[in-house]
Order: sequence, then C-alpha cells, then structure tokens
Amino acid sequence: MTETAKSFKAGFVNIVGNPNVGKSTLINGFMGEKLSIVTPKMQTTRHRILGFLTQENYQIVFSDTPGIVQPNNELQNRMLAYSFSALEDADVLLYVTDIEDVGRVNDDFVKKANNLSIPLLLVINKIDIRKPDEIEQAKIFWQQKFPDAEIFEVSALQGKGTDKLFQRILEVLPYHPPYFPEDELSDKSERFFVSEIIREKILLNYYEEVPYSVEVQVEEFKEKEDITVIKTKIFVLRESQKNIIIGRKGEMIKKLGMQARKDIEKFLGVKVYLELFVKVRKGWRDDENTLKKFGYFE
Ligand SMILES: Nc1nc2c(ncn2[C@@H]2O[C@H](COP(=O)(O)OP(=O)(O)OP(=O)(O)O)[C@@H](O)[C@H]2O)c(=O)[nH]1
Ligand SMILES: [Mg+2]
Repeated sequence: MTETAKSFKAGFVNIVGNPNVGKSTLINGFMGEKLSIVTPKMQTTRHRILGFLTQENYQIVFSDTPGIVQPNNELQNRMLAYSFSALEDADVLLYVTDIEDVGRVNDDFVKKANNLSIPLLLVINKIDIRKPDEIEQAKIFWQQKFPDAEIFEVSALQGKGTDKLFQRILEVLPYHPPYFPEDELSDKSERFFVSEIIREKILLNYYEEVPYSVEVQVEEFKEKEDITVIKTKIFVLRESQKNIIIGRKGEMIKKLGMQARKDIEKFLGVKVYLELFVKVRKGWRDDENTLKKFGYFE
C-alpha cells in the first residue's frame, strides 16, 4: 500500500435499528446537517439516505435506514429491504436501540448482522431519559444478542457520548480513497429533501393513519431570478384523507404549506413559492409500479 493510500480513510457507516430509536437524530448530529427528517412518530424514515462527511483525512459515508418493520404492505416491504441492504455494504455497522426496544428484535436481522465480519457498534440511545438500572439491563440484553459488539451509551438529542462513539468510528474506518467528490453531501436530490420536509410537517400535523397513507412528490422545481417555484403533489389513499389534509376551509393545508415553506426556504437559501396539490391514488402503497415511480426501488 502506498503512503497516500495509508493516509486516507473512507467507508460506509450504516445505521440500523428499530423504528423511532433515534437513528436519524444521531446521523444528523454527526453530519452537522439535517440529512434526515426526525419526528416522534414511528417509521419516519422510509428510504436509505446517504450522507457524506468529508474531511482532510477521511470520508465517512453515513447511511440512514428505515426502522426495521414488520411489513403489512409493499411500501413496508421496500422499507425492510432498505434495512437489510445496509448489511450488504457496511464497513462499520451501528445498531441503534433505546430502552423500550428490549425484547423487540427481528431475529433474522440480528443473525445476519452477527455473521458479518465488520466492526459492530451497539448504541444505546436516549440515556437522558432513562434510569441507570434500565440502561444496565439493556446492556445485558443486547450483549447477549450481539456478543461481539462494542456497546456505547449516548443521548443523540443532547450530544452526550456521541464524541466517543465518533472517535471509535474513525478508529475502525478502513484505509480507502474517497468514494464521493468532497463537495457532495448526499446521494439524494434537492427535490427529495423538499418532499421530505413536507412529509415531516405532515407527520407532525396529522394523526393516526393519515401520515402513513401519504406520499409527497415534487412535480415542478423552477429557479427564477427572485424566487423558486415548487409545485408538489400529496398522494393519499382515500377521499376522506384528502379532506383531512385540506381541513375546514383549507385551514390545515394552509398551515402545512406555511410550515413547510419556511423550512424549504432555510434549506435552499432562497425565497420559495410552494404549491401543494392533494390527489387520491388508491392503493399506492401496494402498487409496485407506483412505488417505483416514487423512488422506492432505488
Ligand atoms: N430523549 C431523547 N429523545 C431522542 C433522542 N434521540 C432521538 N430522540 C427522539 O426520538 C424520536 C425519534 O427520533 P428519530 O431520529 O426520528 O428516530 P429514527 O430511529 O430515525 O426513527 P424512524 O425513522 O422512524 O425509524 C424523536 O422525537 C427524537 O427527538 C435522545 O437521545 N433522547
Ligand atoms: Mg429515521
């Protein structure tokens, strides 16, 4: 190996775990950017999203994944496939859990993860809201599930213990040339991040099955001199959900549009005109062609 090859480290650090344990919060903290949307609801992340953290001596390719779900529809089948795909190309695996996770295990996933010959870092998150004895019990439980894992206790939200975890990631990262150009931050497009911001606001403003019946697609993205015009479609499963999204006298969708526009303007750094159009697309979650069009097979 040449001197240059030995001086640069790069690799895929794939983050997996059950829904809602704080995977996206952790990755955003490491990236110092909002790569993935975060909400208190389960199954917020639906895609595999790569974030590139490039410094003088290293490039970490962080990979966020959906929480490991028990699929009830084709969309969730795709989400589970993303979780499993993170086991295929990982150089380092971060399995994130929180205390409520104890007992909630996909044995097939754990078995596959244990069969990998890569560093496995088991992250117990949300220690800011847990008692010491709960954390101890969780450690015993997870050490049995992952006998070779190194265990880290962190609060992704408060940034506690995350520096130590980051240092360990750097230590175990392999020597390799960078995978992506240094000025790139993610494999996903601006359009994708815009649709995610809108979906985040839908998860935060609507209840029960509504956020899980929704898909957001950017149909038009035009950068004009003083404003960027973004036209989007919000797909729902049923007419009744369309009415809920719009709300009485359009009040709900107006609030949604205002919240989303503010964040999109911050993200793009320009003034934005945002149009939201709600459309019923029956059975989209189970239709392979539609899911393909929505990017769930990439
Ligand atoms: N108290 C506390 N809450 C946290 C911590 N980390 C994340 N959370 C919260 O947990 C919730 C879920 O966080 P996410 O980062 O979206 O979790 P996720 O694992 O990506 O979830 P999915 O995408 O649904 O699989 C949010 O409300 C976060 O604010 C933590 O360290 N402490
Ligand atoms: Mg997430």
